[in-house]
Amino acid sequence: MTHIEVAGADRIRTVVEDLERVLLDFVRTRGITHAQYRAATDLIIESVKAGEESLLFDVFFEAEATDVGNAGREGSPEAIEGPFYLENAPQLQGPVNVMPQRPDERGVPLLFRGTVTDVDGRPLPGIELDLWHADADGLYSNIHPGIPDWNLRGRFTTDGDGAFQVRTILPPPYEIPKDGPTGRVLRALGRHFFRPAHLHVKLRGAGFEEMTSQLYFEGGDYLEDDVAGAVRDGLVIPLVTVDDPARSTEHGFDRPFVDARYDFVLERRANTSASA
Ligand code: MBD
Ligand code: FE
Repeated sequence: MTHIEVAGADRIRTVVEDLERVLLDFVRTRGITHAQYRAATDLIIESVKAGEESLLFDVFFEAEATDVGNAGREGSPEAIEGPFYLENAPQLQGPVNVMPQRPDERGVPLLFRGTVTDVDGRPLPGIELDLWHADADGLYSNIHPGIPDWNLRGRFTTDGDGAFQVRTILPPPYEIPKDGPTGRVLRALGRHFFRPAHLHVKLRGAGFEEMTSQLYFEGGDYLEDDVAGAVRDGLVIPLVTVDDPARSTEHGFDRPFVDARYDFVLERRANTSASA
């Protein structure tokens, strides 16, 4: 989306002038020297050169922006997208969707399933879920080397009852890249580099607002101490371990698996806004 599409010229002018005022005031009251100013802009330039500009900003600021949008939302809360989303992931063939994965993909098998409804509880068929997450080493395909393209990235749609299910593996807590500029900042602040285990998902369907969610798992590490500060009530879901060969077979797994459910609620697109 372009800047004008998300804000409009008047809004851009208002917020940019306000930001300018806030930052000028900050420079003055904090006594930022010329050298310190140059060091800060160099850091941003380095983050761009390292391909970390989204990482740097998302870790520090994205969750705050989702909170602003979530205040007063009737649908499921949104969550941070983070730096590793890619458009045009492979389309999976239901009804039991299987995420693209290596034949020997490591990790605990995960069945992720649920429903998508509107705010009145009506099931929504044909909603696309665009799911992406890390592998058992905490690495994302198409970003980190040595992983087949599109591994653990896939799109699938809700069935006639507004339900979905997908087979994948449970991602572990994830250590963000720490050897670049973002890592240098976090180290200087004395922070660690971990995010709790999570699934990223976007939902889209004609007539509904596209939304970006992220789901975490009860009892996991770093839920209270996410480097990106992005965990919110309502996004942490239970994991039920299923150690029953018959049920593994029923769901196409060759070993015990974990079962995770989440029901999404989508908001209708306001029909006053331009359709996209
Ligand atoms: C991620 O996977 C992520 O979700 C965020 C916010 C930052 C870095 C990597
Ligand atoms: Fe992530």
